[in-house]
Amino acid sequence: MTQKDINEYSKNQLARFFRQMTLVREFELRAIEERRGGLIPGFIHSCVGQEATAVGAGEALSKDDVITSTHRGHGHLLGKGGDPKYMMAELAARSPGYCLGRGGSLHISDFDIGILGANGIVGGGFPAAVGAALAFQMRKEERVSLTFFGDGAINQGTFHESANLAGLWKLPVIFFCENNLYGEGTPQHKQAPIRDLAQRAEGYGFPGVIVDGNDVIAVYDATVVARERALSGEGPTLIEAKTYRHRGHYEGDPMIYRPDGELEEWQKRDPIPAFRKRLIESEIISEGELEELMGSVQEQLDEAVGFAANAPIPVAEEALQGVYADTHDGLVF
Ligand SMILES: Cc1ncc(C[n+]2csc(CCOP(=O)(O)OP(=O)(O)O)c2C)c(N)n1
Ligand SMILES: [Mg+2]
Repeated sequence: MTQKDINEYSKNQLARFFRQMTLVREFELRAIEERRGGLIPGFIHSCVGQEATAVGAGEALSKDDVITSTHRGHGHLLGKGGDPKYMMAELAARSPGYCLGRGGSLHISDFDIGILGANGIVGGGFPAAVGAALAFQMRKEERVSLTFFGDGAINQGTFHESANLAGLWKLPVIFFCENNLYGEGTPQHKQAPIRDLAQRAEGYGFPGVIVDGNDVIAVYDATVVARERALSGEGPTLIEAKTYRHRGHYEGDPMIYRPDGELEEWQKRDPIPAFRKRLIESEIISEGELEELMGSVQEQLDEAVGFAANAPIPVAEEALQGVYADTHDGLVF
């Protein structure tokens, strides 16, 4: 895909790309810090290094569109408009969190803004996203669903079954693969016989496109095209975004499986400084304006952490809340 000139995007949009990527990065760093400090129990799978995929895709969607996310989902959720306050409270297992403090990082959902859920089951999001797309098609609604997943998840049976039906029925779904070269400690080349996972789309009758997953504009453009295709009734697209996670699979991962120098090479292509440089060189946004945006992110996160730290922990009386739907149609999104 040829890149458009950066001047074709509004200043507002470019500032949003930058602020949202900064929010994702800083949210992750703050969560890691608060886990070390004891506020957050449990695992954290951070997406540091992968901010351009979450934000580029999220910005291309409308509020009515839906996503399914993964165990590495904080960026996806923030990119779709998730509130860091309720996310941080959920991570801290506090009552006002997205899942009443009982789900934690891997289970956050917010149907009001189209977040059908993060997912601890690798490959678990595909059928839900395809089901949502089928609902949109049947109801003739102008909405798409987008399912985020990794290079490991694309080898699950659920991908193949879901892609097959979505291709057959031309459902308005976007399969968004974040190929970060690893599934836990296993390099991608030891999990699958092909390097370009976008090739898989051909077998299901829809296009597969490769995009630089560290370039927020490239990701945004590819997702806009896929969304338009989905809305026009032409069916799914598989987007393979090539990217890299800077930190371990989980916090505490000793990362002994990485070849020397690999991380350093990818850090040179860190999506946030690269984008910042582009913005400044093109004289669209000044350093001062970017500093201001970064300051506002820190304020937002201070507020989120304060909110989580001061929030009550769940009590036994709340244990059955949210377990059963009130009515059979209580689960409409
Ligand atoms: C069905 C299932 N199998 C295995 C696991 C354990 N597991 C958690 S994350 C992960 C790797 C996923 O790799 P990938 O899809 O590339 O996502 P990434 O972690 O790189 O973002 C595995 C195997 C799981 N949670 N669910
Ligand atoms: Mg991976």
